[in-house]
Amino acid sequence: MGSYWASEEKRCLVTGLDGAGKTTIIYRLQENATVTSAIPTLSIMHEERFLGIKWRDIDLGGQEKIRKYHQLYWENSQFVIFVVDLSDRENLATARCELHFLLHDAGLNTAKFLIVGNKSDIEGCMSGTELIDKLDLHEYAHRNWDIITCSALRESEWKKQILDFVHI
Ligand SMILES: Nc1nc2c(ncn2[C@@H]2O[C@H](COP(=O)(O)OP(=O)(O)OP(=O)(O)O)[C@@H](O)[C@H]2O)c(=O)[nH]1
Ligand SMILES: [Mg+2]
Repeated sequence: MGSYWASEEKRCLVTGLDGAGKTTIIYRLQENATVTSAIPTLSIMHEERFLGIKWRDIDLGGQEKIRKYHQLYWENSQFVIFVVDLSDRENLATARCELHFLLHDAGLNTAKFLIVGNKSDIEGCMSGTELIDKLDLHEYAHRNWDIITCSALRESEWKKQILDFVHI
């Protein structure tokens, strides 16, 4: 089966568990606007095109069957932004499992990964170091990954960091 993506476009998969902040990040990158609250994304996949990139937003929820369908949407993405809620320790093991699945996916074996630890404004949340540790990112020293922490609700350097990541 051929790739869902048009071949010449840059493709960035924005993924993570539900509620991590994927839509907020995409909206705020796109509009440079203050989004007060993103409503939960109801479709499997949501897509925006801006800055010469297709940004594809897919929820991952730990269900293997559904993952198989999702693979079609993400294969051959050059960039993967994996958003994690830094305040959600309860679901971190699921996030880790999904991230590892993506890192092992053949269709993404040349993709650059950016792990975005979001919601850093929430008191008691994890630090970037703790996130690296809990996601076992050290196991992937051979892969092209980087990590930032941010609060997508606040203005700071995170937008520039993401745009630098996709070379805009
Ligand atoms: N405190 C805090 N809340 C945030 C932050 N980023 C997003 N949120 C809130 O978290 C909730 C979920 O954000 P979304 O952007 O809808 O997350 P999502 O990953 O797209 O969620 P689904 O579409 O449901 O999978 C919303 O109420 C956001 O306003 C952040 O940095 N800090
Ligand atoms: Mg969403």
